Formats: sequence, C-alpha cells, structure tokens
Amino acid sequence: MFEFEVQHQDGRARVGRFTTPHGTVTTPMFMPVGTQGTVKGISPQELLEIGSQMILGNTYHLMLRPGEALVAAHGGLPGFTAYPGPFLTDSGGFQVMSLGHLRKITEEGVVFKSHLDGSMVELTPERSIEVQQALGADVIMAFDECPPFPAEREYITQSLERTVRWLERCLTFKSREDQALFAIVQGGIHTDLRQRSLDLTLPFNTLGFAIGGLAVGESKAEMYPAVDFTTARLPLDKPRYLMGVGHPEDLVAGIALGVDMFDCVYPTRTGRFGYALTDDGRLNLNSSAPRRDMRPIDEECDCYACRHYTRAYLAHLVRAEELLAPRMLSLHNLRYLHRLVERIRMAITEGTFESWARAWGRRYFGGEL
Ligand code: PRF
Ligand code: ZN
Repeated sequence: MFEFEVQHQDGRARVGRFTTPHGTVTTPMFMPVGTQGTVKGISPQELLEIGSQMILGNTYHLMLRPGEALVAAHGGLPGFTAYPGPFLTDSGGFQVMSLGHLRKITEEGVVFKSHLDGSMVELTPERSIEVQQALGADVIMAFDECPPFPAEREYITQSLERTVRWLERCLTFKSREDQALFAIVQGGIHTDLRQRSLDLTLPFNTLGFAIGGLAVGESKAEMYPAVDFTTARLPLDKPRYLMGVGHPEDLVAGIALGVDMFDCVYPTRTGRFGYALTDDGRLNLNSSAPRRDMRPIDEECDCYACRHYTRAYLAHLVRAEELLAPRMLSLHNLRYLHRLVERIRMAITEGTFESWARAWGRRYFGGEL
C-alpha cells in the first residue's frame, strides 16, 4: 500500500516517488497546511491546479472542532474537505505547545486548556492515534514533544527519551494498515542528542522519519547543521520530512541535505499579510512601490494571479483590504513553492542541482551569496 523509491540522486539531494492509498506523489515536495480542514482561502480545485500533492491536517484543531467523529462520518479528510488526494496529519503535541495553554506534561501525555472554550483536554499517544485514525490521513505522525528553544540539555534529553516511549505506544495502539506512521527525531540543535534520538528511534523501522524540534526560534546557522547531521544518519530508502519548515531558502538548503518533504504556514500566512514570494526575494504589496507597477508579481509564474493581475491591482486589493488579496497572494505563494520544488526536481534529475542552487541563491539574496 505504501512504497518509496528514490529515482534520482544528485549529491545528497534526491527525487523520489512516494505511493500512498490516495495517490503517488513526487518528492521533494511542499505540503500546504490545512489546519482546520481547509488551506485558508484556497479551494481543492485550486490546490490541484497549482500542483499540491499532499495536504497537512492537524489532530489538535480537528479533535476540538468539529471533533474527529464528524470527519469520520464523511469518510475521513478526503470526504470531509473534498480534496481527493493524500493527506498527512500532525499528531497534536506541537500544536498543544504553541497554541493550547499547556497544563502538564507527564509520562502519560499532555493535559491542556482548549484555546476554543477553555475546557481541559487530554492528549496521549493512544488518543492522538485514535483521532488520526478517525481523520484517515495516509500519513500520520507519532505523538512527540517538541521542546521550546532554548531549552536545557537535560530537559531535551528527558523529552526525546519520552518521545521514544510515546512512539512505542503509538505503534502498539495503531490498528489501521492503510496509514503510514512516521517517527519523529528530536534532540534540538545538539548533535549528540540528535544521535541519541536516532539510536533510539531508528530501530522502530517506521515507513518514514520526520525531523522535529527545529524552526522553533534558533538561527539558520544552528538549524542547518542539525538537519545535516540527522539526514546523514537516516536510512536512504525512507522519506524524510522536515517539520514546519518552508521558507524558500530552507527548502533549497533542506533538499541539498536530503530532505524529501516540507510543510509550513509561511506561504499562506505571509500572503495574507500582503507579501508575495519571488526569485528576487519577497515583494511587499503593502508598500508604495508596486502601486503603479503594471507587471505581474512574477513574469515566470503560471498561477491565476500572475496570468491575470498586475502588481498595481493586487497592491490596490491589499490596501482596500479586499478578500481577493489574501486569496490570490496565498495561491501565488503556494504555486511559487511548488514551482520551486519542481525546478529543483528537474535539476536533480539532470544532475545540475548544486549549480542551480547557487544561481538561485545569488538572485534570491540579491547577489549576497
Ligand atoms: N513535532 C510535531 N510537529 C511539528 C514539529 C515537531 O517538532 C515542528 C517543529 N518545527 C513543527 N511541527 N509533531
Ligand atoms: Zn503567481
């Protein structure tokens, strides 16, 4: 039911095919975030048109509202959302940390105060898998703890060891065979703790491995070496997923280090704030410069916004706070990241990824790199 095959390799970068019950996807790929069972402002039809391959959903949000039973009554996320392709759900631990008012982490799990109605809710490895089985994503994530940054080494150590015990409980509880569970490697930015997490996690031989605990406030100079260390020690024949990472330069750097999957709210969130991603960096449509600019956001982009609208029109929509602005900028930004990984997959296939990445970086950073 699941298969992962590396088709091309160029340095440590890979192009792969990942087969799931709801379809085969090509990696490296970027997954749009559909926290509430919708990628904010973008229809499933639009997602398919711009080349989205797999959508991320969240256990934490959907269990609180509308409740996983309602999603299950629609046949899971594809029926509920009318997006027919593969989904991946995150396990909830990270969202509890970042959104819920965390009350207590124990060996059993986490107890937190719902951000919706203030009620006390418990999330354990078993409950996370129960919810994720009801949501029905093709890929489900182990219930883990992502320590804040910075955190004490001693705390990160205790936390990663507990995450491994939770992984074992997730695997014991899991009963659906049409869902692949990915383990999550933690350990913060410390290579020895990453090694400890790898030593304890790899023996479970899950169908994929995620790199968690990064992009939580550390610098890129701290994040990239941690990714480098981890991917170098992950099995070559399994997909690697760098969680919550999605700035264009992080995709290029992550893929160079052998990452296959990414997700991030960045393209949709920055779009809602009036910013457009381009090969020349981020364009601010709140500023005065684009107000008379008759060019599209990006001459090379084939998204609806770039084929139909000028920067001047989009800047007008942003200033007037029209709903079309966040929709079109989210659509463009997602298409930009999908096109970015498409170009990278092509370069890897042709064996020219390193020079492609250098040229892309020179332009993106305005000749600084
Ligand atoms: N764990 C889980 N989800 C996540 C993360 C993590 O460490 C991150 C870290 N950036 C994003 N999303 N379960
Ligand atoms: Zn565009």
